[in-house]
Amino acid sequence: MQVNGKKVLVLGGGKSGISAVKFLLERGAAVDLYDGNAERKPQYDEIPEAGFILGKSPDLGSVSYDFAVVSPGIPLTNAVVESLQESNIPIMGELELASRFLTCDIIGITGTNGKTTTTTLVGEILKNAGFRTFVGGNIGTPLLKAVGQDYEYCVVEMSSFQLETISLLDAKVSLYLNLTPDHLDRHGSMEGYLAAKGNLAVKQSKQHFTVLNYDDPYLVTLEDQTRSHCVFFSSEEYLYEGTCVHNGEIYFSAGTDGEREFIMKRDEIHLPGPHNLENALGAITVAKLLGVDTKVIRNTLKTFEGVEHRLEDVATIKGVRYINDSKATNPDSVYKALASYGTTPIILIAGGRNKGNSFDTLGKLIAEKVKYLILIGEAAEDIAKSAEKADFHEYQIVENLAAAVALAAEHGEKGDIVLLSPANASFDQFHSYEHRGEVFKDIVLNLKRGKNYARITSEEKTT
Ligand code: UMA
Repeated sequence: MQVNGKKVLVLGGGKSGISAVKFLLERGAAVDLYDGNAERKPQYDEIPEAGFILGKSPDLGSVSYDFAVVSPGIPLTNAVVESLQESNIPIMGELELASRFLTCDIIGITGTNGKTTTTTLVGEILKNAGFRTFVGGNIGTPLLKAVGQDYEYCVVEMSSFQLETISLLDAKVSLYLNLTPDHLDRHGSMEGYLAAKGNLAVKQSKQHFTVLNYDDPYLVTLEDQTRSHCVFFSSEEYLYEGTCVHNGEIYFSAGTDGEREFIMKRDEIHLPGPHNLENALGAITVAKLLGVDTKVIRNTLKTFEGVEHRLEDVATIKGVRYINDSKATNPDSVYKALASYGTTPIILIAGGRNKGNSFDTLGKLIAEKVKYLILIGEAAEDIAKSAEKADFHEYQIVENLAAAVALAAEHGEKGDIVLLSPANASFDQFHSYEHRGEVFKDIVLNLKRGKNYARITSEEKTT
């Protein structure tokens, strides 16, 4: 792909957009950065050669762009994107742009939940097997950062937002973990959501692999939509080809001679919960398809501790365990969190900004599994209503996370778990789920040190 001498419009001045601007400028393109927000961010100082169109629409009548790079957070229904499309200016996302320059194999990992954990896990397995491996994408490091480096594999977490704008990206292996309602405010329906995610498999060529969760009714439909070789994993069924669990033992079969290879005992996987078993089965399948030695896979799974903000143990205070699951930004990830701790009593802290989800199923699960519920943020009332519908009344709505932790500490008894698993996005009170998780950890660790931070709000914490 030729970039030198081209005129490019980059949409969105966040991580993805800034990295695209830098990349294009370094390769001799003339770049304008558009952002709907008129405010000039400090990061814009890193790209002084760019033109800036902030808080107003680009004038497509007078500037002729060769192509545009759109950030994942900007929907394709955005007025500027629609104008570009009407003007027949090619649009791509940052993943697509990077893929045009990468010389290593791309492993694309997607699904509603577990992407970050599994992307990190597959990255660890490949690194432990001695491969030069980049780990990035939606996880936080733009894929463009891998271009020009000497990697053998790029393991990339891919969101539905990013997958809407790929066209030639052809992953050597794609992995689909699960599909449950999320981002429906953007995709409109589960069908729209599946279509965006499905794009990764649809674009794969014949010699490549699509790894699908056999137990997910949405994902199995992708088999008919891709030319690639589909391999399944299942935590419920005994499979002829792929990875499955039998009598507590995990087996992989390449399908050619039907012989199953023993991988490891299910209980040896360090990460807790049935959802992490699925993540592990997906990762095993990818690693086996890439020819990784089983011993390396097993040893990595025995020790891999997971990722920050995902069922992360923060501290135990007076016998109460505090767990940070800030990355749980939809109801499904909370179901998974609640299923991870057996019968231990749970004090759940939830709430934030709803992304178009219903909380009725969550309400029922709360009634079954939760000892006390503490709610924060914009979605607090809606979650409370759903809990009430399930005849659960043990809850309180509080102003912020600090007050939530203080109240949780009052209710917590030896042996309980205090779980921050919000079921919502963080943007009503925080910059990101990472920020929310950091604030939670800070409050908990201060509580452990005996400091009372209950009156410090999350907003105050950031200044
Ligand atoms: N903006 C507009 N108009 C809009 C929307 C946004 O101008 O209609 C501007 C904002 O003013 C802002 C910029 O776009 O300046 C933000 O762009 P962005 O939302 O694409 O965010 P980035 O910082 O570029 O981060 C993106 C991903 N964000 C989203 O998909 C929302 C990051 O995923 C990703 O880590 C990063 O690229 C690097 O690849 C985050 C995320 O929340 C973690 N992902 C969602 C999720 O996991 O659920 C999909």
